[in-house]
Amino acid sequence: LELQTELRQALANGDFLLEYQPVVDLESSQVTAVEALVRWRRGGELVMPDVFIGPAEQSGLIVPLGEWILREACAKVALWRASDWDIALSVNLSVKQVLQPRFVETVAGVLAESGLPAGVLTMEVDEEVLLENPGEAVERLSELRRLGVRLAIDDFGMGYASLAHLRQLRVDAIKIDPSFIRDLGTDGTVTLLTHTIIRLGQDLGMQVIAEGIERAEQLEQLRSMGCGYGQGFLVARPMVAGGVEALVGGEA
Ligand code: G
Ligand code: G
Ligand code: MN
Ligand code: NA
Repeated sequence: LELQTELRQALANGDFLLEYQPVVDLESSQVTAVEALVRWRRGGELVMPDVFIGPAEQSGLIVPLGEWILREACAKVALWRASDWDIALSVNLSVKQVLQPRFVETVAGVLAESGLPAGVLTMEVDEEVLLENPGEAVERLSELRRLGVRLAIDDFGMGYASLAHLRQLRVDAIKIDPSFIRDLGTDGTVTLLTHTIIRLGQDLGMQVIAEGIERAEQLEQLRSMGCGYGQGFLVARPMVAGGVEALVGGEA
């Protein structure tokens, strides 16, 4: 079967699932949010998004798939919040979704349906979103932000004009690309750049989240640089909803 056809059937059959990767406050080590990450249950194997997000974008399936992801994640987090756990949600967006005419309406609808306050939801866009059709994308994302949804720039520092993008679009958070974290402490330039990004974010009043933390030294260094939040295999891997519930047990 052709991949595109298979993906369409997978959505119809309910063969996608979400994992959630915890985001922690580096000072208190508390889980403050989860990032939803989509997977495809294909026969006995779990297919990762780098295999199917591109094709789903090309065929346009990302629009209904993205809507399913948002609805599923909002419903889950609303349930967690109803059990008195103060947890926020982050969801990734593709440029195709952002440029869709009914995009903002759809997000508003899903929020209303789930009862999730807009401020609990962060939508992550990478810098590619701001390159494809900058005027239109910035307009849509600003409209989303006026709803109260928070915006984050994903993979920050890897784009070709990271700083220019901060001028075009007001965002609430930046997520430092894992490639910076990987070389923290071993590469002086990268260490300095990371420290500078953290300060830049703080000076602009944004949340700064380091991604891809895998080693204790990286975590310590980020803490000492005053980075507010972190995500990575050292802290917690992406896991199914039940895994998150088990992890936070006491909190939830
Ligand atoms: O989960 P993993 O680290 O394998 O994700 C790989 C890539 O797929 C990341 O760039 C991530 O942003 C992207 N991705 C994961 N889930 C989603 C999703 O729900 N929507 C979109 N558009 N991208 C996603
Ligand atoms: O592009 P984005 O930041 O949305 O991608 C998130 C992806 O990063 C997910 O697929 C997740 O599995 C992966 N990821 C999360 N933490 C780590 C980590 O510590 N190391 C590596 N190599 N990948 C990670
Ligand atoms: Mn992300
Ligand atoms: Na991303």
